[in-house]
Amino acid sequence: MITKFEQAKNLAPFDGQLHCVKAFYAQTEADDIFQQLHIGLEWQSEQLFIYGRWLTVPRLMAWYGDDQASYRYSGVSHQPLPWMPLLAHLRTDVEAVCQQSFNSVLANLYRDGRDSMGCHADDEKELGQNPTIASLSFGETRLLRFRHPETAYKLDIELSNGDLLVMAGELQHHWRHELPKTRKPKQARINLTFRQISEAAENEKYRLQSKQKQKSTSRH
Ligand SMILES: O=C(O)CCC(=O)C(=O)O
Ligand SMILES: [Mn+2]
Repeated sequence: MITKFEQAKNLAPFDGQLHCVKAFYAQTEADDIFQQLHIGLEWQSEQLFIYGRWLTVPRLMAWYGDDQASYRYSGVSHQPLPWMPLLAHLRTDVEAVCQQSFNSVLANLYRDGRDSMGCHADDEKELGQNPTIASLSFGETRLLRFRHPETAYKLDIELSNGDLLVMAGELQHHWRHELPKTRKPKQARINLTFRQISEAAENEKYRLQSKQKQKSTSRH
């Protein structure tokens, strides 16, 4: 069966798959989902320790998933909150088009144009070799920019209320993406990225990190 996301053409010119299904949810349904997520999710402001100082992440975040789908970054283990019915329902929808299961979802709330996400790839070991990541957008339209460092190729994608974007194949090895700040007046936007976290890979990453920490402390 060719799914809805495979019918959408591949927007990545090379090195990976990037499929966008516009209005995966119709506008009235997407508006309703936005409201429920805005009110209902346990939004947190996160602090990150980077280059020797604490920085406040310029957006709010929430992490939901199966019990074992804990996610460790910046030395902090993030234990997922249990699935709430709406998130579980959205998960079923994206699993059907992607034909794979997801055990967690990272929610980001960009309150206005000053909120953003820096350039990165979703290439953490616990996501596996070539992860499929399903991303749903609700609320305000924002630009997601992809960069291909090997060629300096740049690809801008406008993500609007109800859109589904699927990143797959080798994309995370070759491309980075960011949600830049903008001076244009912007209302709030919510993005959900559904991911499959492997517990084994996560444990292995922690083991290596601890080993490295031990090494670096024993040097002093
Ligand atoms: O907000 C977006 O569209 C991107 C989110 C993202 O890249 C992430 O959560 O890793
Ligand atoms: Mn990402």
